[in-house]
Amino acid sequence: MAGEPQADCLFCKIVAGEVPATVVHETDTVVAFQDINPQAPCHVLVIPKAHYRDAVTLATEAPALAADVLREAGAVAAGGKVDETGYRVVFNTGVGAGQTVFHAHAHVLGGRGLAWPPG
Ligand code: IU
Repeated sequence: MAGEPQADCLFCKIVAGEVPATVVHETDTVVAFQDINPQAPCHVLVIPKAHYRDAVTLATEAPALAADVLREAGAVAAGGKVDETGYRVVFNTGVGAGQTVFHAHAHVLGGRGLAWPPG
């Protein structure tokens, strides 16, 4: 069923508290935590607590929850003070784009210069 926890999903396990994560903020619907392999001084992942395989599936099946993720990304950026200089919100989607965890997540990256186009 859409949104149900998946037994083999790492981020569902983080939501359930079964896998440790450094949580920076949490609401009823989303969790923000430090990426374990940070690519910038600020590198926080924002995930919906419910399971959707990627951002577009999330936006299609649960648009209000997708908006919660984006609002939280903005709050994380403001909290990390990277909103003043600019930050990037990235949804890697599909293996070819580097998605390795198939539970929708926004990377919030900032605190250094961010080149365009990305690699
Ligand atoms: P990706 O867009 O699916 O590649 O992002 C997955 C991210 O999850 C990646 O940046 C990892 O460093 C990060 N991560 C994590 O924060 N905690 C973990 O236990 C694992 C991966 I495994």
